[in-house]
Amino acid sequence: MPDKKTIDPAAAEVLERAQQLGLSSAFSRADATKPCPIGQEGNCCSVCFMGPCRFVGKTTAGICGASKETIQARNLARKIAAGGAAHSDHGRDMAFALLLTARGEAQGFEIKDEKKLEKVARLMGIDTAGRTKEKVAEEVALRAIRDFGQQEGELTYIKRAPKKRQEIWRKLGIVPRGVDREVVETLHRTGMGTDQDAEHILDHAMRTALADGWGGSMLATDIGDILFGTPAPAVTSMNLGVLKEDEVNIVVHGHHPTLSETIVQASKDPAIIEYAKSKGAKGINLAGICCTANEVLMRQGVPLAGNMLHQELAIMTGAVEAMVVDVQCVMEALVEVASHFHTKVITTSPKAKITGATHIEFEETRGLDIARLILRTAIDNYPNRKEAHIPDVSSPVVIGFSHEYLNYMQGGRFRESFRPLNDAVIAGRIRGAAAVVGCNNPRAVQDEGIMTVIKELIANDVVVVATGCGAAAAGKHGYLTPEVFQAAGPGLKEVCQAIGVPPVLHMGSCVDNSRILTVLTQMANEGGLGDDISDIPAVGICPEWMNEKALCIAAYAVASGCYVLFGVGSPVAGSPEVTRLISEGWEKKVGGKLEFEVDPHKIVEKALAHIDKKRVALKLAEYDPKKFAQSETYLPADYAKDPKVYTEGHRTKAGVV
Ligand code: NFS
Ligand code: SF4
Repeated sequence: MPDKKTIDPAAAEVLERAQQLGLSSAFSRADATKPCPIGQEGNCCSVCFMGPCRFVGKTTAGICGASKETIQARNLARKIAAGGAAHSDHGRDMAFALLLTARGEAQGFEIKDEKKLEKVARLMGIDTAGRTKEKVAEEVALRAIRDFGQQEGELTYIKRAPKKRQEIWRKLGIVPRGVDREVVETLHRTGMGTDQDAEHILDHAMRTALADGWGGSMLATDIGDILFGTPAPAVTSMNLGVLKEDEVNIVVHGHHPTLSETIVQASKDPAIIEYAKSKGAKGINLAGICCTANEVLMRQGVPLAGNMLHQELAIMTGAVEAMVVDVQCVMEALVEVASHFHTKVITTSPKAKITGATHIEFEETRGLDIARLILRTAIDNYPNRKEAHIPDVSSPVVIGFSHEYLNYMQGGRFRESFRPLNDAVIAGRIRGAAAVVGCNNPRAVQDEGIMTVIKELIANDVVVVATGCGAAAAGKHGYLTPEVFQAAGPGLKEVCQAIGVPPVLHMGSCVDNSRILTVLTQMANEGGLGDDISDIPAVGICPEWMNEKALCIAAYAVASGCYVLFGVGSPVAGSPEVTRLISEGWEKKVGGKLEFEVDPHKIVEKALAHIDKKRVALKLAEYDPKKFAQSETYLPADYAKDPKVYTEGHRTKAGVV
């Protein structure tokens, strides 16, 4: 293995042990399995069996005559559709869970956030007056389910976007009709011999992606909040050090909050805790990996054991009694790794089994019973634990900055608004905003790209919001605490100190990128920063992407007007024309563009140039860090006395600058 695999000391420690034990991991397999140079650049078409056609050397057409541009656009569109399908199928499951809950058929579920339910009902045009929350929830669920299968018209949430944006979509004919319809149409168009014009294929890819961003994902987020509560700041910790030597460690991994929330609930049952004690453990310790982790982290304060590349490493600590998984980003390799330890890998989704894993299927109607069974299975496994090596590495984090909380934070309950944030951007205290999101990829050094980008952006007064495995990286490396304002540029530092928030705000899982769309919309509607998402000095960055879902997020962010930069490499590198179509081409159509840039420093350069260009277009004050606090004079007087106030995200008396 080459020396540097990760910048995370916990991961490095476990990887060293893995090498001693002769265990393979995604890190070592990435070395052993070089990417196919043809497929890596998108130069292979395998949609029919006259091929696969490889565009190498002098080949300029497939057997059917397809051009390189066509096959590249098709490959990209299919990936976007697959990513959108994953998010949206998750959203659909949430809608059915809400329906069961509304009808009193989901064991252990309840409508936790009535305020959010009312808000969503209002957005959907559903009457709430004089009706029980169950009745309203039932109609909201049915309406959401309808959005998936709708054949004509527009998705319900399209009207949440700024007016100008909606008009752009209507003019281009890319307003999604129904979530499933757009995904199916992408598969149809991109099969052998149908849509054979790269630009036309890519237009539909945007439509499909929008059905995720303003449909499947947004519904997943909203329904998650209704069922389990809208996140608000809380303090917890991240990294492998959250596992405990003397407790039953259960790691939830995957993406759905339904199962993990039920497990959290069941783990508090005194009878279950007693049962754990009867097996010699001090208690039950839950931790999470990937986006399931982000979901229960945001809402329940459950610590996060790591991001995507930590899944095998968690098992390699020897301290995990059960890894409970559902869907997406779950490596098949877990079963093999677990075979060297006592860990049980438990699959739970009717959609996902892994050969060799224990399958305990989750059903909402018996949710709590199943959660108890899973917990008991893990507890029974505790006496089998042998040697455990838990790295003593974890970082405190403040998480849970939902759109609703950001609103509240900037004005209190009666003056909720985005005015202070907009004003800070207008004045140049905050240069702009960046969403740093997405995966880990063992083709890059774990967390290095993400952290380089985050550090450089905040030092340049760009406020960062983070989701998914990007947010987990930020937290593991100590960048989700208010104290990190020290690393921010002078203007951003002032704002963070005044409001008592970190310069990097954790906004949730990957479906919660829809929260970022909502924030951007509100910034546009608030005034002073143009009247569309594409006017705002903001960028989206995914430094270590790997999943098709990330490409779908990129495409809906671009179609919503954002400049999006991806690291690691481009899946369409083999076609300069498709590369141009999704950057300049899309920019002309929708104001946003997608670019791939391997070097994280260059990503930051491009991001800052874009932010400054947008500032000029808005005729805002030129960004000048010298104008803002160079000293500690803005540190609130009581900071040293009680930093905890700040770590809990409370606003200060100083108000908002
Ligand atoms: Ni997002 Fe979440 Fe992580 Fe990438 Fe996978 S967990 S949905 S896809 S790897 S950020
Ligand atoms: Fe080859 Fe055309 Fe078939 Fe693709 S669709 S594999 S380019 S023949």
